[in-house]
Amino acid sequence: MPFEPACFAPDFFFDREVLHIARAVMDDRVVADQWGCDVALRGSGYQALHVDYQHPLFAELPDLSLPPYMLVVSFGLVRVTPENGPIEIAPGTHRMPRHVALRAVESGEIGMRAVPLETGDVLIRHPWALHRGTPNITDTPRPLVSVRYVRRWYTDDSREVNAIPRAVWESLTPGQRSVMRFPIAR
Ligand SMILES: O=C(O)CCC(=O)C(=O)O
Repeated sequence: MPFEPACFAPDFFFDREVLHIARAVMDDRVVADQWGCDVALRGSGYQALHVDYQHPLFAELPDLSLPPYMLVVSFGLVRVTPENGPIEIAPGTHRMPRHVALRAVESGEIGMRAVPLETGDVLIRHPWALHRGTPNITDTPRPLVSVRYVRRWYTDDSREVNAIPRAVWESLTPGQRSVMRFPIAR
């Protein structure tokens, strides 16, 4: 996503309550390192069940249970209803070995839970919980903006990110800059 209005608004990144929660779950030095917008359109189908990371931290122990080192924070830019494609999440699957989680969801032992959002609601989720997008059966696109926060020592190249334009960077306070780990345009 570009760091320019109308896409960029500081509120997506620096909400006091959201940062408070992200810091409490991880630590005081969390940084935002990715953001994007998923737009479900009429005609979209169910996504395959997935998690939002590509490489486990320790490849030799992919199911090692660890404290969270990333969180995804999402904002519906419209009211998200059962009709326009709410994300569905399988509760508790972030703490299970992947194959056990998949089996539990496929057998119905763990049900997928849709997350409708009122305007202004924020969804904070563990990206290792199995989830999927669902069909939008309305004519209005359903945009969901997501920001990823990670512990400062964590890095991956799982997504391309836009650079922050110099003017936007200079408009941020030192405290806000310390939360942003994105390239800065020359
Ligand atoms: O757009 C959605 O509802 C799902 C988005 C999603 O699966 C993701 O961000 O990983």
